[in-house]
Amino acid sequence: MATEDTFDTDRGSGGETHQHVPEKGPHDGTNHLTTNQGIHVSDNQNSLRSGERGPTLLEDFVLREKIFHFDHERIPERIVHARGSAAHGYFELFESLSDITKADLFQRAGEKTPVFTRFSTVAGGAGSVDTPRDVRGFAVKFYTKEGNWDLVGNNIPVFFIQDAIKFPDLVHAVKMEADRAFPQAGSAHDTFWDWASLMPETTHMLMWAMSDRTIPRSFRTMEGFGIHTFRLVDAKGKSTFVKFHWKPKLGLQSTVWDEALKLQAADNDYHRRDLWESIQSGNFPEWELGLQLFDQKFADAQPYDVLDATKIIPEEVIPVRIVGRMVLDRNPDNFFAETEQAAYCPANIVPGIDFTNDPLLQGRLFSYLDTQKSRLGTANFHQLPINAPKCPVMNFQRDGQMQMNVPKGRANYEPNSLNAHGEEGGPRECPVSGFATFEGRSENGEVGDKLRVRAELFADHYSQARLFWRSQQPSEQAHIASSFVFELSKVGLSQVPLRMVANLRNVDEDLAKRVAVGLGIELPKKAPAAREPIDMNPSPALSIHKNMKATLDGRTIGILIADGTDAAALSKLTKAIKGAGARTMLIAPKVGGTKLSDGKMVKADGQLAGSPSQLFDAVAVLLSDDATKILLEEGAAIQWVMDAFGHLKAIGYLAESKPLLDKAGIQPDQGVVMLDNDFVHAAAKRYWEREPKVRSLA
Ligand code: HDE
Repeated sequence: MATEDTFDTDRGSGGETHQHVPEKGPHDGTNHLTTNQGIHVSDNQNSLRSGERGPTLLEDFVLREKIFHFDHERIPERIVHARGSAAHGYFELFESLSDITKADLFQRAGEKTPVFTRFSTVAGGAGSVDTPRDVRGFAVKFYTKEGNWDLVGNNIPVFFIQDAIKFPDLVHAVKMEADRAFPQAGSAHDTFWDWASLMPETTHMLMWAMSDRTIPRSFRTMEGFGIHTFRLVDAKGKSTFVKFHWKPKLGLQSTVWDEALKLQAADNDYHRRDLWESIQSGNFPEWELGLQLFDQKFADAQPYDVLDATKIIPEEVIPVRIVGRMVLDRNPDNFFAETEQAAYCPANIVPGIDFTNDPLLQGRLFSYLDTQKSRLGTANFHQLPINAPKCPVMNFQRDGQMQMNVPKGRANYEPNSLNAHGEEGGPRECPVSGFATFEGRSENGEVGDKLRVRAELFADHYSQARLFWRSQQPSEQAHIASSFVFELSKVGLSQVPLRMVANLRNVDEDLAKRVAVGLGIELPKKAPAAREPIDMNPSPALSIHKNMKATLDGRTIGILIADGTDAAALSKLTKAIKGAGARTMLIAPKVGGTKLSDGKMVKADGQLAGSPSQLFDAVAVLLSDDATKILLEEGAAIQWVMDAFGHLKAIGYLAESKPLLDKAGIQPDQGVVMLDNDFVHAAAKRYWEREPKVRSLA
């Protein structure tokens, strides 16, 4: 509680006695602080009082307006995908696609279309962390000349469910539990696995969710997928099926689970910061847009249904045709106005793109507009700058809360004959340029009696889960089996792990056994499959570890320094790392100043205890003899190198620093190199083969 004395010193009593002297605006009428009514504010420090120490007056409209607005700053967060980060950029077309679609953005090679792209986690709230094991949203709004097209996808090409009617169940099960409101932002709990183990159609997506896809290194190193089969329609009305892919220029990169867990402590905003800083520093994140194109004949010949969102089409069967690129080159000016208020909707499409009868997609077409009305509070949210198309919007829709436009005249209905009387009659429909829904075909069960059923091939829940498992490297299979063990270990309902393992026996017996052994439970009887799985050819394109690029491009190397660090070695290393496209971060026991061997002082980018090595892609230890001796007694320093080793990263070191590595129990391997021995080359990759030495996996 403030005493009379402290109160006296802190308070401002108007005019000259202020402790804090606010910066005053110019007197020429520019840059004045105003109320929302435009009234200039004379004092932004003190409310209006009756007497120096008397009560605050209700009359103070400046205070009341400011507090009123503040009270209403928060809006409901998204029910899923609440935590996200976004950036502006452009899509550039490589070749004209006029032979397959009439969509204007796909007509002219070299043409750029502005985009706003938002990445998100799914389960956690807006204030949760960036690195839980979770699917990531990957939503792109293209502001085309013909209106907005939203490609609202994820970083995994399949989904948990086949029919939108199950979505509320999925989301209720995965989000924090209804009575206790925990755990936040993760699926490792009773209700999720209870539900998932009762829903065999989730199995394929569970394999992806338990893989390293859900612990990405950054947004910049994730793939994106439209998931559903869509249609492209050309000028003659011919339709081609399409699946959309985003391929990151830096290649796929993931973390290891222990690293992801520790990142939650080290930096809640790890991905958000990475996106922001890479754009800020001119390293613009980039993806190529790829299309898998196919026709009805192909679709009919597959052992799965292309309308089933739990299935992929392997790239080895239909190659991904690269048609353009997306570059994100500008951070938002304001997080709330842009990222938070952005409203993506799969129903936003342009002529030349169309839907299919995928029952999951069909349900999504209803959900987004509906939820956005409730989230953004008005049917006019499309007028917000971030959502507004960059082409003219003209219709007879009127009014509603927060109407920003001021339509003129009497024409708010159609047809009308106001034109005939010299008045503005308003816009008219245009059969030529207007959106015309693809007429579709009525064969193959696509139209018929009204039935609550699923098509026959949707019953195969395991073939593609098996395909995914068999497409993974042994190091990735070990991660998947271990993730199942980790997540199911957190489940208190004893029937659930048994039911889950019984399902997994349909995917792969070895996987099921490893999970059962990891959990310490008996291998349960195989669950009956609604449709017996078949063996499909593995798809090597699905492996992250196999396809990771050995590159320093876009990566960050942490360099541990302390007083006495060899100045020449530091300068040589920094130059080499920057030359290879990475950035360096100097980490030291004190941030303010470290005295190098040549007597020069350098500032560090991070303090040792607050900058653990999980923040970096590889690390280097540049300590002098003396500094090494001191840091041998420092837990944070030992942990720093120990974690880098445990997270399978390259470690470069000077001979003088070696005792620190020894104390951390590091056994030299190909990734642990003296700094002279081409550390830059070694730092471009992770050392999966080290993993069995540092942890036991299922
Ligand atoms: Fe969403 N989803 N979703 N979803 N979804 C939302 O819309 C929904 C699905 C995806 O950055 C919500 O504005 C249903 C698949 C992303 O703002 C909501 C179904 C895929 C985002 C909604 C699905 C997605 C959302 C919540 C099953 C990948 C974030 C807030 C039929 C293709 C977009 C909002 C952003 C957001 C409903 C399934 C991706 C409630 C009913 C499949 C990336 O409308």
